[in-house]
Order: sequence, then structure tokens, then C-alpha cells
Amino acid sequence: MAEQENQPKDYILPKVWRWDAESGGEWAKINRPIAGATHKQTLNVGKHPLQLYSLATPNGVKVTIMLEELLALGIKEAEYDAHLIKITDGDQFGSGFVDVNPNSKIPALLDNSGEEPIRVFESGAILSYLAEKFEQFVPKDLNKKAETLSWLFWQMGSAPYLGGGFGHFYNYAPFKIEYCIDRFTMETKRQLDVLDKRLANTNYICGEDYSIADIAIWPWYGNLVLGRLYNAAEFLEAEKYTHVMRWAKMIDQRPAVQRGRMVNRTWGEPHEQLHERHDASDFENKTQDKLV
Ligand SMILES: N[C@@H](CCC(=O)N[C@@H](CS)C(=O)NCC(=O)O)C(=O)O
Repeated sequence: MAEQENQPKDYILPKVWRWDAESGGEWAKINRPIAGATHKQTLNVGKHPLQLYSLATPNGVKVTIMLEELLALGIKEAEYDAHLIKITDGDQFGSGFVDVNPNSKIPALLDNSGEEPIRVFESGAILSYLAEKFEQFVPKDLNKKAETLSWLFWQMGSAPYLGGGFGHFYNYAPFKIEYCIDRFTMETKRQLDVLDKRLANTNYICGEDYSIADIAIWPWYGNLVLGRLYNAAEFLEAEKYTHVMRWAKMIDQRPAVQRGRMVNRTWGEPHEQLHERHDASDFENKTQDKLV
């Protein structure tokens, strides 16, 4: 009986779709067809100029890597508080969070350094905002900037096929549907090949310089080939994308990347989990192995 419940049911398309049954799967409880806040919940605000509300998913990690890279350059104005948003508990639907991101998804950033707070949502917009604000990791030259922004937007347009498509049907869906897995595996492998062909000719995504394009792409495609995402490296034959693998390993060595991966992480090894970051010393003193 349990086995039967785990199979796709015959589906008769209704005239109008109604939200009357849970779709099943790990994310079913937080998925809703309507936007807006479900409850009042003010956000905590720390002492630093930048307030980040996030979780260490690939989209969240893009921003913590960027901030740690900026701090590694000695830019003190990039100091930040990273507050944990537990998306499985529905924190993204709290009224304070929705004020910062009406789309109810992490990451969301509040820049309190000026007279008026500036909100920024969408990880690509946050990377672009921070790169422009601090004049780092994006070229000034218009031709080179065009290339960097093209790859940044490539990531923003492509990753939903990897996460929402491949990752969802390969990993999270309550039953395996061959049609969906075939469709999104095909696209994911095509995207890996796009990157592989590019990285056969360049050291980093946009040439010799590390940029926001690498910072955006690595948490998804780097972690995928390193076997950290959906446990799918073997299924996708990740080792065949040799140039992506070389690049993924190179970026994985960066100290700021190693720190960025830990922030707002609530799973994995306790010494790699820093639930909230309010000070640079938190990496030494406040990881989960030190707190328990
Ligand atoms: N395009 C958005 C995607 C953000 C996104 O999908 N965030 C996920 C976690 S990776 C989330 O907050 N999900 C919660 C939900 O869907 O309710 C970005 O890049 O910022």
C-alpha cells in the first residue's frame, strides 16, 4: 500500500487548477500559490552596516562568499550581520522579511549605511549591488563588464532548471518520474557543457580575473560537480567536465569561500555550521561544535 502511495496517480486535467491538496515532497508544506506575509515577525538588526537575512543554500552562499571576499580585501564597510532565516519553518513569510523581499525567498539584504535603508533582493542583484558599491569583482571597462553581467544573468536564468527542475525531480519529488528526470538531466548536462567549453579557454569564468560571475556560478555548478548537491555527481558523470572540475576545486580553496559556505548553515558537519554571523571571530568561537 505504501508503495502504491509513492507512485504518480493518473491525472485528469481540471478546467481550473485549485489549491486543495498538498503536492507531496519535502517542500510541500511551504509552497503556496499566493504571495505576502502570513504572520507578523520583525527582523533582528545587528550593529554592522549590512544586514543579511539568509540560509546557506547555493543562493544564500553566493552573498556570504561575496561579503567574505570583500572583507578579505580589507574593506571594513562590508562588515555584516547574517541572520538565519529558516525557510522550512516559514520565516520567509514573516512581515519583516516580506518588507525586505516581497518575493519571500532568501537571500535578502538591507544596507543601513546611508541615511535611508536600502533593500536588495534576488541574489544576482545583491552581488551586482555589492560589486558596484565597493568597486570590486566587476570590471569597470564596459566590454568586460558586459561579459561579467552576461555570465551572472546566465546563472540566474539557468540555475532554476538545475535546482527547481533537476534537483527537484531527481532528489525531492515523492516519486521518480522518468520524463521529468530526462528533461532536466539533459538541460543540466548541457549547462555543464556550456561551462566546460568556456573554462577550457579561461582560468575563471570571465578570463583571468575572479568576478561575481564565479561567485554566482560556483555555489551551484561547482558544488554540483564536487558532489555536494543532490548527491548527483555520479549520475551526471561530473568527472567528465574536467575544466569545470578544475575550476570548482580551485575556488573551493579560497579562504573566503570556505568561510562563506559556513554562514547560516544548519546542516552538515558541526564545525562547518555557523548559524548566525555577527563578528569575524564567530568562525573561531561560535560554530556548532563549539556551542554544544
Ligand atoms: N532567484 C532567487 C531565488 C531565491 C530562492 O529560490 N531561494 C530559496 C532558497 S535557495 C527560498 O528562499 N525558498 C523558500 C521558498 O520558496 O519559500 C535568488 O537568486 O535570490
